[in-house]
Amino acid sequence: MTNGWLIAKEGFEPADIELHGSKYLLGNGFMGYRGTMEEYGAKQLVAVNLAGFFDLAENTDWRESVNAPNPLYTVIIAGDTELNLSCIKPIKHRQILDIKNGIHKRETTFFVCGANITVKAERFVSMSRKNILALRYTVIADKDVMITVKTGIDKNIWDISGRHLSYVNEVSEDNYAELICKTVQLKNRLRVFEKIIGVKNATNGNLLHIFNIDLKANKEFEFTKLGGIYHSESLDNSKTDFLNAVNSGYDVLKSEHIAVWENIWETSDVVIEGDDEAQQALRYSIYHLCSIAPHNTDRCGIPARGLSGQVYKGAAFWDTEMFMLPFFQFTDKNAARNLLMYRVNTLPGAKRKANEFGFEGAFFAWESQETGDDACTLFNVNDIFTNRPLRTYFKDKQIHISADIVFAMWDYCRTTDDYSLLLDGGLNLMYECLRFFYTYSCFKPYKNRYELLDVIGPDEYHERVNNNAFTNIMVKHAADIFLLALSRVREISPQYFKEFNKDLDWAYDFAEKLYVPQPDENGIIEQFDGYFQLEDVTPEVLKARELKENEYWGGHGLASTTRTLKQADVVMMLNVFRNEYSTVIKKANWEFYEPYTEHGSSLSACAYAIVAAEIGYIDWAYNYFMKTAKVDLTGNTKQYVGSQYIGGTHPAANGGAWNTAVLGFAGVSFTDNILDISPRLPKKWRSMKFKLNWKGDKLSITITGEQVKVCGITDTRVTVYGKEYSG
Ligand code: IFM
Repeated sequence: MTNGWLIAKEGFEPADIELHGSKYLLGNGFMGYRGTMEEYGAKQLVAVNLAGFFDLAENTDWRESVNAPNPLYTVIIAGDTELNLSCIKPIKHRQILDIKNGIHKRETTFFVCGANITVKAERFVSMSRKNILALRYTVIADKDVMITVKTGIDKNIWDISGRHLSYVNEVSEDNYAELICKTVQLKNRLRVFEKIIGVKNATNGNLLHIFNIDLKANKEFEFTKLGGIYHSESLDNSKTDFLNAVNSGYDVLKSEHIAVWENIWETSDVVIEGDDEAQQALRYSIYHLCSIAPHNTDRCGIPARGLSGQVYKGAAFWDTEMFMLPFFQFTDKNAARNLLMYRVNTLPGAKRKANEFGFEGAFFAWESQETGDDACTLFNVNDIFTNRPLRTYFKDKQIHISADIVFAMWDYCRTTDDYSLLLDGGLNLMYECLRFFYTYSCFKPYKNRYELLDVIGPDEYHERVNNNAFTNIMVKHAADIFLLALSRVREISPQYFKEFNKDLDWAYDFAEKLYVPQPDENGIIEQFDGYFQLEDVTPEVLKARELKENEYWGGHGLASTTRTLKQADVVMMLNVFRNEYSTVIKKANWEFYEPYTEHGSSLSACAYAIVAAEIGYIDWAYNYFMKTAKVDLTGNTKQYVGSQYIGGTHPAANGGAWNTAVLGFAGVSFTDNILDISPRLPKKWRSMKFKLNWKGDKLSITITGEQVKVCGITDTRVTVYGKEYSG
C-alpha cells in the first residue's frame, strides 16, 4: 500500500468516470484539474475549475465558477479508431494519484489495428507556478503501427449550467496554441496557452496539433506539453510567464512542484502506525485540503466542493471556517490568514446583504463568491414531483454564518498569536457582525433576554425555527469574542482603539442577556423551541415513507414535522464548545440525537466522531471518522438533493477527518494560553505523530498509547492530560 501515498485503481468501469473525476483531482489553489483521461471531453466531465473566477452561465441567472478550456487534451488515433477509454474496452487500465507529489498517472492498453497500444500519461498542476499544468505523454505498441496524435486546447469541457465563455482570439503556430476568451456577463478575460515539446512543427489550426508517427514495435514515442491558464491580475505578464515555464521544461517544473509538496507534507502530515486504511484516508483528506487552499490570494474562499467542479456554484459556505480552518491555522498560517482576509475583503457584500434584509451590520453570504454578495438563490432545491423550484430559506435565515466567521477569526488569533488580523479589518468585521445580530434579535422585556427567532441552524430540514441552540451559543460567543478582541486591540494598538471609538453599551447588554438554551432535567439541550414536541421518528422510518428516491425532506417535506435531522446540530455545538459541557451532558445529547440524525450532509459524521472520542465511545468515533475520511475515496455520499446534482469532493469532511484525528483522537484542545493534549487513540493505532504550529512554536507531537512526547516548545505552554508538560 506504500504508506498510503498512492491512490490506485486497476481496471476500468464506465460507471466510475464521474467519481474518478473527483477522486483523482489535482489542484494548486488556483485551479483544479479533474481526474479524467487526456482524451475525454465534456461528456466525461473534463473540467479545469478556477478558484475565485465567477460569471453567469449563458441565458441563465445562475452565477457559478468558470471552467477553463482544457490545454492538456490529447488523443491517439490508430487506423480509424480514436483510443478513447470511454468508448473502447481496454486490455488493461490503471489510474494512479500520487498524493505525496501531487502527480496523476494513467496507463492504458488498447488492442487496435492488430497491436497492443499502450498510452502512458503523467501530469501535474504546478504548486510552484500557479498558472501552469504539465503533461508527459508516451505511446508504445508491441507491433509496428502508424498512429496519429491529436493534441491541443479543447473547448469541449463540462459546464453544469451552460456556457460561460465566448472566444475572442485563437492562435495556432509552432507547436503553440493560444486562446483568448471572455466571460458572458462581466466580459472578464481568460487566456489559455499550450505548447508541445519534443515533436517537429505539427500545428494544424483550430488550436490543435496533428501529426503521424510510424511507431516501431516496442519503441516508445514520447512528448511533453505545458498548459497555462491566466485571468484577473495574472493576465498582465501571462505570455512571458508561460514562455518562462516552457523554457524551464517539464523536468525542472516537476522537481520544483515536488519540492513544494515536500514542504507541505513536512508541516501537515499525520503519521499513524498500526492502521494502514486510516493512514491512507487521512493523508488523502490532507492532500485535498492542501490542493485547494488559497496559497496565493486573499480574494477567494474554498468552495464547498473544492475545485472539483461548479457544484454549489463554486461558493464558500460555513464549511471553511467551522470545518477546514482548524487544519490551516495549525499547519499553514498563511492559508488560514488568506481565508479570513477573504471574509474581511467581502465585508461590503455582507453589509449589503444585511441592508437588503432590513438589518444593520454584516450578514455574510450563505454562498459566497468574489464580492461577498450572496449567490444562494431563494429556491435551492427542485421538487422532484413537480420539477418546480422549492422556496428554501438558507439565504435568509442561516444567520449563524456571521458568528462562525467571528469565532474562526478569534481561534486563528489565539492559536497563531497573530492579533494583527484584528487591525487589518478583523475587529471591524466582528463589530459589524455583532451589530447585525443585535438588530436581528428580539428583546423580550418580560423575560429580560434577547432571543433569535426565525432562523435555520445546521440542520437544514427544520427551517424558520426559534432559538436554535447552536445559533444562539455561536452568537453569544461572537458577542463575547468581540468584546475580548476589543480589549486585545486596546493593548496592542491604543491608537487603533482610540480611532475605533464606538458606542458599545448595546453590545455589553446583548452579550449579557442573549438567551442560550440549557440542558433540561435529563441533560438534553433542545435543538430549538418546540423540537421535543415533534413526531418521534428516525430517518429509517422516513425513508420507508418516501414516495420517490431523492425526495427532499426539508422545506415542507417529510422531516419537517419530525425529530429527524439532516446533520449534527446540538452535537456540532458540543463539538465546538467542548470545554463548556461536561461529559455527562455530552453523552446524554450524543445518545439522544444520534438515532435521529440522517447524516444527509458530509459535514455531520465528523462532529459525531469528535464528541464520541471525547466521551470515550472510541469505536463509534472510529466508524464516524472512517466515514468522514473516506468520503471522497468511496464516493458514498448523496449525489442529488431533489433534482439538483451535488457531487464532487468534500473538503469540509476532509477538514473533519483531520479534526477528528488531531482534536478528537489526539485530544488537542486549547484555551487562550494553554494547548492541552489528552489522547484517546483507537485500539489499532499504535502511535500517532504530527506537527502543530502553536503561537509560533513548531511543535512535533508523538503519541504512543497514553504517552505523549512534545518537541519544539519555547515559551508557550502545553499540558498533557491537564498537567503542565515539562519534557
Ligand atoms: O454548508 C453545507 C450545509 O451545512 C449542508 N448542505 C451543504 C452545504 C455545503 O457543504
